[in-house]
Amino acid sequence: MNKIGIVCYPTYGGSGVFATELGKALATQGYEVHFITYEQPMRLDYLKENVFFHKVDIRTYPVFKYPPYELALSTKIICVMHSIGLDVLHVHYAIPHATAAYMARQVLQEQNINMPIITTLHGTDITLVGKSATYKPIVEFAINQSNMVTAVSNSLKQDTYSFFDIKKDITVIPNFIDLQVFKRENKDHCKRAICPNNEKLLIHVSNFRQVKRTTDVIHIFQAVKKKTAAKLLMVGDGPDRTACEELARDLRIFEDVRFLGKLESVQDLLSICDIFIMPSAKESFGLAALEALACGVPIVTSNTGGIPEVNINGYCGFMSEIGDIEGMAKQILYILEDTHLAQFKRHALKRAKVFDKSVILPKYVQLYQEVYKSFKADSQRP
Ligand code: GMT
Repeated sequence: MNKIGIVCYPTYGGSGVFATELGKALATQGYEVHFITYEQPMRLDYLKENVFFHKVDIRTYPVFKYPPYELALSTKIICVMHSIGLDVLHVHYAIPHATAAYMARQVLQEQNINMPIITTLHGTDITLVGKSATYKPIVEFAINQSNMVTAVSNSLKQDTYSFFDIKKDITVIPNFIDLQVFKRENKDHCKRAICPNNEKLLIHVSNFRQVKRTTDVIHIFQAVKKKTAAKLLMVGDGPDRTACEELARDLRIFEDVRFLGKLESVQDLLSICDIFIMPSAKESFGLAALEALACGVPIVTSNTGGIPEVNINGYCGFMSEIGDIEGMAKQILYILEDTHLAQFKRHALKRAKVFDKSVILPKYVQLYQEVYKSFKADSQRP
């Protein structure tokens, strides 16, 4: 078992970021990793040894109002199987990747070519879009047809069983973090540039979708600022960014909030921050919060989905009910007190170590070996 195909979204968003980090980590262990998607994934250095990128060719045609991406993806998977011969295909985010993989596997079966599929469920592919009437029967079918299914938290596993009729076991493998990359570095000169008067520095990182409740971040910051000198970094871009900018202006705190847009790496910024804020309405794990913990930044989050599997109340951060702006502001002020901050920062790093790459990656490798062996055994049965 050496050749692994990874299908993911190449854009910003937890599932694509995680799939890319997984592929890179596997490549450093000597596995040949083939990314199949429509664009070079963010954070992927294509000159890395053992890493290959196969671009899905999306054809437009006057008849198509919506070019059929799934078919182009299935076709690319089939081509990669013909030319490379993958041992397993690992698809990240069920829609439409699990369906496209199923279609490719059916075509390949007709040609006596075997391709086991592992589907990793990441979040909104189950909790939001996946369970909507538009996609539900297909998502359910594709999950049941996968040879193995994983979810990034116990909460997501339970949601999958409650929203769909699932006949398969779901293995929980949490997100991981590379503590060699995500670590707190001394960047005091940057901190001084942003906080010249020694203000506390808060940060939020997301793709500014509604589910992230980004305007809550602005309200929370306003409440914090009433009690202590602070600045806020808003990192990322997406549908709610303009609303956040307008809100910051309306609340007259715009000069203390920096909107930095999409950034390729956030570890340098996290290194100078005091608190990470994640007030999401839904969050199956919270990879961005784990990245903050790894850089020694305590997290103040909502208490939803898989977040309680990452955040420990009163240890490396705090949790509040969704939308509890005053509650989150109070928790931030508590952590920021001189007598508390250093300890929360230490605990943040300790908590991140539980999810270190060296702990979690072997679980995926074991899964690949299991699925490869059992699929081989099945396909050799007369
Ligand atoms: O919501 C996002 O930011 C993107 C989303 C996705 O599915 O691409 O991220 C999900 O996957 C991440 C990696 O497994 C998880 O850490 C995030 O919690 C999850 N996001 C949500 O559940 C909203």
